[in-house]
Amino acid sequence: MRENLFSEDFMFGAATAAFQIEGGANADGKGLSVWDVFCRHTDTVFNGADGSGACNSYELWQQDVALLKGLGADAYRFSISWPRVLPEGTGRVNRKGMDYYKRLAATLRDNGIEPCVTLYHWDLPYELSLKGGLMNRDFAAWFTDYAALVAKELGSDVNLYFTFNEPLSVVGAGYGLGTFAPGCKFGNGGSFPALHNLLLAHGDSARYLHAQGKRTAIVNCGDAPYPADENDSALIEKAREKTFACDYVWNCVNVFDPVFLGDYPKEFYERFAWEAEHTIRDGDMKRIRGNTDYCCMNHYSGFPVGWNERGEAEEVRRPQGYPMMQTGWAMDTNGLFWLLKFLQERYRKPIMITENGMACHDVPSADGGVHDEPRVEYFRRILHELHRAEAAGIDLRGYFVWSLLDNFEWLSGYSQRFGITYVDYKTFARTPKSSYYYLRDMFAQRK
Ligand code: GBH
Repeated sequence: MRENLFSEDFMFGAATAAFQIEGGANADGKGLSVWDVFCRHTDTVFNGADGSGACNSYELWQQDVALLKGLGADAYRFSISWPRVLPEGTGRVNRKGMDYYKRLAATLRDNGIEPCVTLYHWDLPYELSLKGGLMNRDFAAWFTDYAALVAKELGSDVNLYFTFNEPLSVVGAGYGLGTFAPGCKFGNGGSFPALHNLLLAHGDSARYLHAQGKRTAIVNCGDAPYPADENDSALIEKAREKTFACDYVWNCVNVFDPVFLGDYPKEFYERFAWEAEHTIRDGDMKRIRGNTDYCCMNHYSGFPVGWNERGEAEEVRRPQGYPMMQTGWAMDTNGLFWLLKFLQERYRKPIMITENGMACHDVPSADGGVHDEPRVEYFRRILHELHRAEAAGIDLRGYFVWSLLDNFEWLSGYSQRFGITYVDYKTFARTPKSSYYYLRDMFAQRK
C-alpha cells in the first residue's frame, strides 16, 4: 500500500457479532434472544444449527484479542448481546454478562485496539419480542435505556457506538418476510412500524450518546450497482438511482435519508402513504435526525448496470464461469468505489465500511495452513477500490473485515465460512488463513 493511504484517524479492523461467535447461550444468567428461539423452533437453519456453541468466544475471547493484535488491527467491531446484559431486556442487570464486555473492552484498549460496539446485531431479548419487539412504540425507550446502561458501564473504554446493524435484515427479513428472527411475515408495508421504531430508537440513543461525548453510527448493507461503462454519464446516473432505489425497502435510502436529511424519501411516501400516515407522529422526524457521525455500510458484492436493447438500464448478465462466492454472490468488487462516491455525494458524511469479506470453501491444508487464495484476491481488489476512493477525495474513515472468525452464519449455520481465521467447531481451535496474513502485511505498510 502507498504510504499516504488514509487519514490519521482511519481505522482498519475486523468485525464480529455476539450471536455469531460467543456461544454460552445460557451461561452466567444470559436471557434468551429471538435467535435462540428461532433456531430452536424453525427448520430453516441449515443442519438444525444454533448459536449455543458458535466459536465459544464467551470463554475464548482472549484468543480473539490475540488474533486482532497479531493482525495489527486498529479497531475491533464487536456486538453486545442485549439479553446477556439485560436478561429481560429492561430492568435487572446481569452483572456477569456486563462484566464480560467490560473485560473485553478494557483488554482491547490495553492492547492498543479501539473497541467499537454494535449495540444491536439482531439478538433482541425474547422477553421484549413477547411485547411486540420492534413493532411496539416503546421499543425506542427500551433501547435507549439499554444504550445508556452500556455507555455508563463501558465508560471511557468505548467511544464509538453503532446502534443497529442492517435495518433491512432486522425489519425486512425479521418482520417483513419472516425469514429471520422473530419470523413475522407482515410484508413490506406491515413491517414499516418496526423500521420507524428502530429509527426512533437510533435517534433517541444517538442523542443521548452524543451528550455523553460518544460518536455514533447506523449500519446499512449495500450491493453496489456500478456503470458498466464509466465514461457514460447517463449510465452513472442510472447506477446512482439503483443505489438509492426505494424498492430495496428498509435499506439504505429509507434509513440514511431520515437520519442525515431529516425525512423519508418522496418515493417512500408515494408508495407507503397509508403506512406513513398511521405510523409517523408529530415530532418523530426531529427525533430521528442528527447526532449521527458516520455513514456506515456493510458491503459484499456489486453488479454492473448497462443498457439493454430497449434502451433501459439494467443489470448486465454475467458471463459463464464468473467467479462466485460460497454464498452464491458474485465475487465482484467493482462497485465499491461507486458506492462510496454516491454515499458521499448524497449524505456528505465521513464513511466507514463496517463489514466486507467473502465466504469460501476453505480447506485446512496438509501443511497445517488454510490457503484461501480466492479471498486474498478479493481483498486485493477491495484495496484497489479503497485506493481509488482515496484518490478521488472520498472521506473514508474506517474499514472492517467480515469476519475475524468463521462463525454462525445465520440461516446457513456453520456451513459458510467468512473468517480470515479458520475455526474448528469441534475444538474451537483458531487458525489464521492466508488472507489474515495478507491483510496484516498490507495494513502494516500503511504507517
Ligand atoms: C451481513 O449481512 C451481516 O451483518 C453479518 O452478520 C453476516 O454474517 C454477513 O453479512 C454475511 O452474510 O431477506 O431481503 O430482507 C449481509 C447480508 C443482506 C443478508 C440483507 C440478509 C436480508 C435481505 N445480508 N439480507 S431480505
